[in-house]
Amino acid sequence: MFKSDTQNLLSKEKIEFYSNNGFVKIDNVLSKSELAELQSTVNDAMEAPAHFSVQTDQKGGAYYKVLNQKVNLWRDHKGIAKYVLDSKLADLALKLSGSDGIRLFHDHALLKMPGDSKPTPWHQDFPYWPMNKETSKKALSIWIALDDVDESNGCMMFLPESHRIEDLKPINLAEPTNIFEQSSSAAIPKTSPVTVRMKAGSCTFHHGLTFHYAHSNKTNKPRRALVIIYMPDGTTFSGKRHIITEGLNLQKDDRFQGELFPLVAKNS
Ligand SMILES: O=C(O)CCC(=O)C(=O)O
Repeated sequence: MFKSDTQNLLSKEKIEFYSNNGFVKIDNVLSKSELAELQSTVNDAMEAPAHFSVQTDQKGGAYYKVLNQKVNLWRDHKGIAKYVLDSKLADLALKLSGSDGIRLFHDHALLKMPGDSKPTPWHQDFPYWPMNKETSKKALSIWIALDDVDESNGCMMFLPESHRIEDLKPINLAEPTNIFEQSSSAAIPKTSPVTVRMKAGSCTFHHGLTFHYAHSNKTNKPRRALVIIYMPDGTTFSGKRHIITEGLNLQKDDRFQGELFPLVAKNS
C-alpha cells in the first residue's frame, strides 16, 4: 500500500465528519487482492498457536457469544503485522485524529460467530484502555470489515457526537449494563444512532469515547473484522490493568514506546 492512497481515501469532508461525529466510514480501504489476503490471513491467525497473542474466551463462554476475540495477532503472525503496521492505514488514523504521530496500541480480530450470537452492547472503548486521559484524547480504532456487514450479521451502530461525553465506567460486554443510564441524560447527545452497513474491505474509524454497538449474527457464517487501536505518540500508561500491558513492567506515567508500541505514522 502507498501513502499517497491516503489522499484519495480521505477527503476534507471525511475528516470534518469524523471530528464532528466521532466516527466515519471509508469505503474500499483495501483493494480486492488485499482483502482476499487479509481474509485468509485472519483465518490462519485465529487457528495458529498463540505465543504472544491471546484468545480471550473459548466456545461456549459468555464473552465468546458476543465476540470470538484474539488480541495481539500481529506479534505472532507476519501476515497480520503487514496490515497492522501498514503506513496507509496508520496515516488515515493520523489525519483523522489530527495527531502529530500515531503509535500502535494493539490489534484484535473480532469474529461474531453464528449460532447463539449476542449483540455487542453499547459501550465506549476508552474506559478499558490503560492510558492517561490527557495524553490520549485522540486515540481511535479502525474496524476493517472482512465480510459484507449489515443488521443480519453484526454491523456496527454509532451514536454521533457521543465522543464529547466523558469516559464512563467500562461495560461488561458479556453481562451488560445500560450505558445510557450511566450518563446524565443532559450529557447524551440528542442524535439518532447510525447503522453502518459496509462491503468487505471497507472500514470505519471511531474515537475512543464514541458510543457504539454491533448487532448479533443471525446468519450461518462468522462475521469477521480486524480492529487496530492507535494512540497518539506521547500517550502515557495510567497503571490500569490491561491484557496488553500485563508483564511488561511498565510504571505509571511511562510513555508507550519501543518495538511493542511502534510509531506507525507521523507528520512529515
Ligand atoms: O465488532 C464488534 O462487534 C464490536 C467492535 C468494537 O466494539 C470495537 O471495535 O471497539
